[in-house]
Amino acid sequence: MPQFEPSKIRNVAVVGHRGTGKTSLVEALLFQAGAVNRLGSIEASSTVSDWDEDEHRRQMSLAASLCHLEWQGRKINLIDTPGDPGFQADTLAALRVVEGALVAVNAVNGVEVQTTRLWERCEALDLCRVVFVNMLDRERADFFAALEGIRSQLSDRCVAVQIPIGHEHELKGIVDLFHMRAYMSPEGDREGAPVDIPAEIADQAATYREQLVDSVVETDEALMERYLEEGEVSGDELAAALKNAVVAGELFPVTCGVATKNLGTTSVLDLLVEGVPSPVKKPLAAGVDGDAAAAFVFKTVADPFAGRINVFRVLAGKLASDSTLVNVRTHSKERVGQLLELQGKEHVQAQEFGPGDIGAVSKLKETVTGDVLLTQERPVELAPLEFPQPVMSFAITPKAKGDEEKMGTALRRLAEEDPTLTLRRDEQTGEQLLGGLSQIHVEVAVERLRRRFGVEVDLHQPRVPYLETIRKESRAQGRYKKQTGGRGQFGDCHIVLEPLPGHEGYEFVDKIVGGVIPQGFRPAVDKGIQEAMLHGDLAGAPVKGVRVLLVDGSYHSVDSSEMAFKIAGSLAFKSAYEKADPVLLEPIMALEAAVPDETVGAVNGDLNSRRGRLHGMEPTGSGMTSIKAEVPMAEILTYSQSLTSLTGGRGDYTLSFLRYEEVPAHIAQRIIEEARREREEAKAS
Ligand SMILES: Nc1nc2c(ncn2[C@@H]2O[C@H](COP(=O)(O)OP(=O)(O)OP(=O)(O)O)[C@@H](O)[C@H]2O)c(=O)[nH]1
Ligand SMILES: [Mg+2]
Repeated sequence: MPQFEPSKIRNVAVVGHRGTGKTSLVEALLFQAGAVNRLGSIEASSTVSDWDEDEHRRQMSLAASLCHLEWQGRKINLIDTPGDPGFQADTLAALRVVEGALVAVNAVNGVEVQTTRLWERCEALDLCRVVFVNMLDRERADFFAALEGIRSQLSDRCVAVQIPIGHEHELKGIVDLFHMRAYMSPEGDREGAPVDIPAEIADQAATYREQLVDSVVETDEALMERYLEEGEVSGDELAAALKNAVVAGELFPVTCGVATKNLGTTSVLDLLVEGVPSPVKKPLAAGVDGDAAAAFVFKTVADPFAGRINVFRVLAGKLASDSTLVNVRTHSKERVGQLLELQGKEHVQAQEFGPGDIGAVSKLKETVTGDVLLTQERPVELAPLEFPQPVMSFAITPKAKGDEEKMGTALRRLAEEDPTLTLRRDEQTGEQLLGGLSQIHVEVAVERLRRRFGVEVDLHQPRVPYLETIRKESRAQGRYKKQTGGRGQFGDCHIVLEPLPGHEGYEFVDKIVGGVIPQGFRPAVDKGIQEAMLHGDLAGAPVKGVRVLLVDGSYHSVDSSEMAFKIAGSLAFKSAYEKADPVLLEPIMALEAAVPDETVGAVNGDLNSRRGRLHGMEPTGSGMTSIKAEVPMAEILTYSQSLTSLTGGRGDYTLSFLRYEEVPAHIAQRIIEEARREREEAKAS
């Protein structure tokens, strides 16, 4: 594609609830604009934007995909985004680099959970929006009901610019409410000349035309005056005033069609060209104007064959092939070899990308999602990308022994591509934990490990990182004495254990007077105690929240050694620990869930059965309630499946660590017995 002036570029993210036809719509838009010459489909795995084999297998988008087309002399960059919340990292990042969003709504289901969430996100980012009510041909499709939902649940500044004639399998065409003409083409867009509006829909067309006129004249004083005087405005005047209102974010046009039949696409393309501001009107970052070039990397594709590809939005200046840039985060130089223009998975070489444009570059050394690249290093003011925290995690182990390193490397590569996929080692349990945003999210990662990197893994429920502590003071002696022939071993100490507040920390206080234990051996006692504390006697969990006073002891001038005092320390700790009323601690998590109002009772009941404590409940509007609770981690490891079934897939949640608390006695008993059994089994084998 030739270079476009920044004023002729439109950057648009296509967003919406899962399965509303976003990918099919992008396909139809590309086709209608002549960017591709056949209309691919999800069913045939032949769309431009869903090109990954996992996307084909699951028939859903798993990553953002960049496409572009030309319409009315403008270049439209389209970013097709996944609707599933498990893959929202890409969706959130895409929204950060565009001026407009094309919001897809299913004509059967109307506004859905994710529609509302994404709408709020667009609101926060102050993006212009065009709404497309899709799937008019489906059984039970009802454009007018969907429109009412859009106006009541998203914004009453949403206004229809097109309405369908007929619906389901009797869909006959579309009415253009600006010019009050009908296009009778149930398939293929606006084929043939416009005709008079059929009588069957004349009343409805008049009603929605009035709504359109009312909304538009409200935003334009001069037009309002003329309308009041003359009682009429022309279609072109109306369209021109609407354009201004959409660019200003005052109105959101709603249009409709059938993506899979390429119906309604002309109207969408026109609205995007007219209603989405060019990058000139809305600079993304401060501090980068002037002649220096700057680019913001919002997506990284880790391709095992082609290497790493970074997708960027030019913030200022021109980015050229064969140049050198500085990565603001690492301060190191990146050599830009070949720039790429993406059309789904197709790459075409590009010489340069001008301000506001979106492009890609391969083979940078260390640039990742969220980085800014500059021709000259200077401070750039740009809000960082923010991603949600993982809500679930699994312990992950390679099927083949010895594959640990390969698995780690592969997972790090996947995490480069998707920052919401997290890998960490639990220090306490020693397990590698893979965290993600949903069950599908983690499953897809596991599939990719196998297919892209040849690593087979198993997922297990992670272990709960229990701790142990003491509840009262105790005192004990540890005495180690061994006499075998020549030189023996001798160490002897008396210690006092005291609970520390908050079940946290460890302190060692040397209270020895008069050298009953020589100075040089006392640290060995401390060491022996700390080693013993790694595995408490209840469930083998680490012991925390203890102050140790070393109060007395004795030694032998020949047989004493550091080793002997270490053992003595550990013996003293074990015997004092038993008498200090030890107790098991478990992590408590803060849960925040958003669930449909009508499921609140069921969700609370379920939380109750998980030993959850409810802390607050608040309706958030649009039929959802936010629930705050504290729940022991052990009870919420598999919450995702339950919440999905309790809320019909409409609820979601986040968890964060809060504090440790004592495990109730009857539950602790079970955990302790189980840990004992495990230790015995481990010993036996
Ligand atoms: N009948 C009918 N089916 C459609 C229409 N648009 C899309 N579909 C079908 O609906 C399903 C989902 O379409 P997609 O284009 O994958 O929807 P999406 O919004 O991209 O889905 P995600 O990326 O998973 O969020 C596919 O089977 C499409 O063929 C339409 O207008 N009419
Ligand atoms: Mg899709």
